[in-house]
Amino acid sequence: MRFRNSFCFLIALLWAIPCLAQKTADRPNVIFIYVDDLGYGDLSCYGATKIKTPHLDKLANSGIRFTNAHATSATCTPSRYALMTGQYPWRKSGTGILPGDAALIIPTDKITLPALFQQKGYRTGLVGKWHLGLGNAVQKNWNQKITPGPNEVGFNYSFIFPATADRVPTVFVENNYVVARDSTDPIEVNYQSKIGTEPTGLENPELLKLQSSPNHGHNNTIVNGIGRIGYMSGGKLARWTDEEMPLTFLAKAKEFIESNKAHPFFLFYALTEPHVPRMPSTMFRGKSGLGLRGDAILQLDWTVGEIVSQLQNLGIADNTMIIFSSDNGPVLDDGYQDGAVSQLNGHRPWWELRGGKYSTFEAGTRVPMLISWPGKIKAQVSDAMVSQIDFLATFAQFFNKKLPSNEAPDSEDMWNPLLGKSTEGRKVLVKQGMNSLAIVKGEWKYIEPHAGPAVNKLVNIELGNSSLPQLYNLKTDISEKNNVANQHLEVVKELSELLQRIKDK
Ligand code: NG6
Ligand code: CA
Repeated sequence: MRFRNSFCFLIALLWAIPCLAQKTADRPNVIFIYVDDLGYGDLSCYGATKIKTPHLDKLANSGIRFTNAHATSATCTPSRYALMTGQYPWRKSGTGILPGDAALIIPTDKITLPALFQQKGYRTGLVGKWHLGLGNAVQKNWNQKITPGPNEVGFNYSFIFPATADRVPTVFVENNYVVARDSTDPIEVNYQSKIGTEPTGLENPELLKLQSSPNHGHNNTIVNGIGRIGYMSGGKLARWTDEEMPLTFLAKAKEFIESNKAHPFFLFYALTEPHVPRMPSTMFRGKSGLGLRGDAILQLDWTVGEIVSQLQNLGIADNTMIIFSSDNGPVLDDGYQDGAVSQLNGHRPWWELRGGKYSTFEAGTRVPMLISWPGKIKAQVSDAMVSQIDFLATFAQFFNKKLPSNEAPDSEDMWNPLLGKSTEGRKVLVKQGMNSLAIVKGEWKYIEPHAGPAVNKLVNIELGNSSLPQLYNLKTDISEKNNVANQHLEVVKELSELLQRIKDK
């Protein structure tokens, strides 16, 4: 009898093990670590020599390091919009850089990346920067439930700040409510005119611990010694301390992982580094020798290491895919005098690429991207052209889920290249600078003519605007030095027509 019982148990076990393994391979945890304004050349695994990023290098060495991966856009809001919806952001007005009081721009009745995971039974979490708006209107009561927001577009859990670290309100919002709100000190926000009696960077620059750069306008309400964009009053208890904010996000991300370790989860972890104001915590200050921007990069690298260690300690590392990328390219002086320019020390955040954040040139949208999934992905470097807009269709395909025909129209299934099973990426990709669009097909990149300024003088970045058509051969001229439009009129014609057809779609 006892023999029969243990025999049955053994049979059950032999049956269960492959089933379990199958189940976890079908539904790996996915952690999407999305950083802010990190350039193609900012990591040592991408060739940086003036800064060391050991944790990300380790991730790169155990997974895929992409050399031709792109954010859809050269700024934050549109890149995030595309990642969430699978739609090119320039198809929809109002998807440019949002103020901190903007209304939600993600539709609540359409498929999104987190909603896809949710429909597959995942627990979905968002920790970090949001910058896609909150509520139905600009006018909103920050002291009550703020909805719709991330929780209405597919996240079971969210712990965010609304816009950027340099924009008010400088508060955390957890599951639709400002954390530590206080009814006796209500929060008000205004982007048009000053509210309340608190000092501003413009009137009281002597109160600043981080000086704003002239003419950038980061000189409205001072919070934690830093002049912000926009005015706020109230909510004194709720305001974050910049030096602690990334550590708070890390703690929240870890809590989410810990509480979902026994269940498939999708975590979108959107770090603020190295976006301005760069205020790394004390343990990283002065460590890079490249000013606060470099220190913030060390901090983000360390943060990734903390997450990887946690996964290992929980025993779920093998069943967790980590995707790492940035929302747009690099910028040095983006509003504060933080040493990014004066202590650059030969570091090249843009590597050999032309332009930077805001630019239609390559440094605007070509960003670092790493994907690791222990045991499932072979370590390699991939030159396949892929875009962050593709994750929605890619995971839909992986889950065998048909997307509604009019949704995620620009997202393509890139499972094979993203998993390193093929080097064939996208055939065509449209990229968005501040003003103009570019289209890449094969080795050719065409930038549509635009009358906007050639250089954003505030940040000292070439925007890629020209009143003439531009054509570059990315295979022979990755730095986009030679405009060969006049020598290849037929390619210009083909690509400009193709761009127009995609726009008209
Ligand atoms: C710009 C800000 C810049 C930064 C950016 C948003 C000025 C002059 N500059 O408008 O400091 O906040 O918006 O960055 O206001 S992003 O990465 O979120 O797109
Ligand atoms: Ca950004």
